[in-house]
Amino acid sequence: MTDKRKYYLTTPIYYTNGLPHIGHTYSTIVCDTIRRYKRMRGYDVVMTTGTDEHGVNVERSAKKAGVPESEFVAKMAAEWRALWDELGVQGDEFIRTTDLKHAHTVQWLFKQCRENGFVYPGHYTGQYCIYDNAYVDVKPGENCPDCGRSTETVTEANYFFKLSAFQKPLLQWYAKHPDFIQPEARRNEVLSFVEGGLRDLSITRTTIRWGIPVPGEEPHVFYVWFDALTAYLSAVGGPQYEKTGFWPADVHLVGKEIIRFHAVYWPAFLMAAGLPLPKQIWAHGWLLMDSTKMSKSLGNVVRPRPIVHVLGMDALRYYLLRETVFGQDGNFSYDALVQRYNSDLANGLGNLASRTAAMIEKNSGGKIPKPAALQPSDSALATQAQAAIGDVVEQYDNLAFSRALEQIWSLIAATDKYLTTEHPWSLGESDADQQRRATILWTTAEVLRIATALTHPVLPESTTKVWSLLGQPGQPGSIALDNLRWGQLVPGTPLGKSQALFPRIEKAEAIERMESMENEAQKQPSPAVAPMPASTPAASGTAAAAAPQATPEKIGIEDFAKVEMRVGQIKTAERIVGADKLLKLTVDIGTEIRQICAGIAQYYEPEKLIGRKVAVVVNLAPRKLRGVESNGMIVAASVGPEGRPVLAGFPDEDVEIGARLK
Ligand code: ME8
Repeated sequence: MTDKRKYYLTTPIYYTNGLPHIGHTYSTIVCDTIRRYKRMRGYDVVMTTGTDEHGVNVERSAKKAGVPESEFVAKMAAEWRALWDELGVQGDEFIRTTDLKHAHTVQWLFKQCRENGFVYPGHYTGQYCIYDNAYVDVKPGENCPDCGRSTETVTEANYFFKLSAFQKPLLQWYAKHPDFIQPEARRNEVLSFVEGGLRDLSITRTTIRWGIPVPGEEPHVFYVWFDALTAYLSAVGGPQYEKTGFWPADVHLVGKEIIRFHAVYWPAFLMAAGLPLPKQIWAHGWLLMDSTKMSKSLGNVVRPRPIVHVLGMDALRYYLLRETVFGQDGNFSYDALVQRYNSDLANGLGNLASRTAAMIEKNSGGKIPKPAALQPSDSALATQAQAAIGDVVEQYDNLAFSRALEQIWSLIAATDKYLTTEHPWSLGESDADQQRRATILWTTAEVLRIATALTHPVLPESTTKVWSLLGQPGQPGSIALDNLRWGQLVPGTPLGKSQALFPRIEKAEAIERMESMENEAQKQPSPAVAPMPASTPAASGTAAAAAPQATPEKIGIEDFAKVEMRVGQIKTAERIVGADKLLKLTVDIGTEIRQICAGIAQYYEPEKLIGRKVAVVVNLAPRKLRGVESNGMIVAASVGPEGRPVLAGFPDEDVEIGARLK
């Protein structure tokens, strides 16, 4: 074990003032995939993830929740951890910035920087963005140039880090280590930032209580970034990092918005303390929702749990790695997710595995058949599979996950085609036919074995099932990829138990289920809104008045008054791809323009709705329908047995937009 090459990689240390969405999930899954892959290449790997638990944001969130900060963060950290477990993420170290060993490391690092002459006391007044936890270069009253949100004027006594002293050393480092910052675009961005000059950085705060204390300097606490970045080191021994042998890190994997903290501040802190620098910072792109970064502060997030519940964790892992070119931004859509699931997983890998096993079961007594001499078509497939091994390994090395998966899936497609061309099912019972069938089935099973091994880092759960279906020993995670070769499938091996892999699912139903779980999860503790009349199933975004009931429950006028309905005017209307029943509307309600989804697409032409005045429930909690935010509800009658929605309106009067319905 001791002579194994070590590999250390990290996810960002996530803030605990919110719960993970699939943006965080993306970074974590990528790391987990690399971790699994490196293991299969024989490395002794440590992957660190964790939670960033200090700072004013947490102070405020805990106050809002009415609990002490420590209780708040403990609960949140447990949630993050549980989610990573559900996603099959095998983090080796889960570091919390409230861990004692971490506090010691931060204090030690500060001491090193100070003793080496890179820390001095001073005062600072500036505009501070509490969302990004950074001072920003704007005037009072102006918003943060990075995230666009408001800034606060902060004056405080604090300790400064001499970042200015590191301009030259950093530029020299980047020049000497051209791969230090990846991808190229991010490297260029950092280079021009550093070339523009570096200002000293305040690394302690006296305006925040919830932080790691600066020893002997209370009430100073550490600036959250000095604190959080150091977690990478605390996780692998802190001051005793040499004992674990995992520092410096091989790669810090982060989203592109935090590249500067990782590629400028962090190496400067380490240089100041005389510590080794990480080998690489890899900044990936963003997952977008309707072309905007998915982010908890914008509220346009998709949570991973409903997806895992409906399609399984492997489906989410596959989609995230296959659909987005690593390094670039990628749009999330439920539609594309289910499409990928059905076409690539259910009809691709899943179908190949189950039909191969069924044919072997039927024709070869459930044992891997013995091949006769390979014919050109068999050899062509063998060549393609053998080439895939080398290529895919190289693509994983370059973190080109989508290309790796593309190549594996073209091998699967070639095998499907091979089966169609060779049609082993139509061969007879002569010796020659039996031998030919055995060769085709062995070849198919061998491709499947290789594809399974290569896909394992991305699809840990399902490849484990395929592996045991093929009767292979151990777990696919323990395969040494360096020894994987065409031709190792041993004839006579009995097949294992067949287990459900990727049952096909109807797209609309899957999306409906994921979205309704998502909406449930996002429901706030209900601001006692009076129950609306039942809506038709089709009119998800409309409050269609139900037929009178025999014994309607009576409500008081005060209950009715809780429902705020106003006159709105439809400004735009469009269909939603993949949702036959929904229209996406923008509606002027007098004070603002709202986006509302209405289940009227089968009965109303979008163009004919423009300009129409409608009754809108405006104080309904926002929810998502087919991934599209719906902020309000259009009122409609529900007519006939099929519940045809008929929009309530004001044909006879020129009513003012925004007028309240009472
Ligand atoms: O920044 N697309 O924590 P954080 C892709 N605590 N990745 C996304 C994403 C999106 N839409 N949204 C978030 C912090 N991420 C600090 C980090 S590290 C020492 C301190 C991922 O909870 C991406 O990796 O805001 C991004 O950098 C990270 O989550 C930000 O997580």
